[in-house]
Amino acid sequence: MDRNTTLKAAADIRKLCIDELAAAGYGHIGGSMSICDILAVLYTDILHVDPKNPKDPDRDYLILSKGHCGPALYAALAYKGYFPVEELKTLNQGGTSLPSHCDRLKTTGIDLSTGSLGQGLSLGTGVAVGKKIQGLDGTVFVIVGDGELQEGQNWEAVQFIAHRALSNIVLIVDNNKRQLDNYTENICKTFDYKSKFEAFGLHAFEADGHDVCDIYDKLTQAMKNGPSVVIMDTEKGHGCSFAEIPGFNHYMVITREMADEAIREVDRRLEASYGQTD
Ligand SMILES: Cc1ncc(C[n+]2csc(CCOP(=O)(O)OP(=O)(O)O)c2C)c(N)n1
Repeated sequence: MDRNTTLKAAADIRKLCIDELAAAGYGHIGGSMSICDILAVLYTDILHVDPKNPKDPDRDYLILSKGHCGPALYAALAYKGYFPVEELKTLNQGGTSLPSHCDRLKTTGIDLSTGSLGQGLSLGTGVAVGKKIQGLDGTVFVIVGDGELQEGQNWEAVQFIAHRALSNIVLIVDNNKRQLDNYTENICKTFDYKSKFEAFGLHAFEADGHDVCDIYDKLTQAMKNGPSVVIMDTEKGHGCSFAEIPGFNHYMVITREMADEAIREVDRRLEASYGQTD
């Protein structure tokens, strides 16, 4: 990977997402921002996908199980060339192909419909098994939220992934430590994710979810050492100045002025990050 190229991709995806949500006037900014750097690495350096052949059966799949953060994924898909960037301005409007939550029947590049939390990993596991049965290439990547991991269905899927030693699926946990209206620890204690996943039989890696090199490194290791999970240490709202607050930032009203200032700040931080070696 080229660090500066991926940093620029992350900044572009973040800016597109902020702009898109500002056009709607509101939306799930917190959890969208926490995955922008992960999406940038996936779409720049990891995923074998072709926007011109989005249904290629041998492609890698990306399932955003925390489907309320569709706006971040749409920004990444537009950045990658699946559809024109201008379409992002139609988010959640009548007749749009970009509903607030991911819908595979409406949006080119969306592999599975999500939004009812807890189901994406089971769906992804089914795809991974299907690929094996049919002798198809490609890895299935599934992004889940830390709040979402309270849904027991996830752990059934993890147990099955370990049982079948599925090496063509990589679970990514967006551990932003917050869920809808409180910190995850206050709602239901998470305990140590790494040892929990290891107890189920997965190889568990930990990464700084806002360091593109670390994300790349751990995803690459996870792909070589499946079945695996990468627990990403992230911050809800990260990189969007008005959303980087300790208070409620799950879903916010976003004015044009707020977005413009936040976008300028993304550019300022990008300039500062070039040349830093972490
Ligand atoms: C089954 C289900 N229950 C409740 C909700 C409502 N809901 C939407 S987002 C959210 C919080 C999810 O928290 P987390 O997975 O940590 O996402 P993030 O904080 O990254 O946005 C909830 C409870 C839902 N979409 N699906």
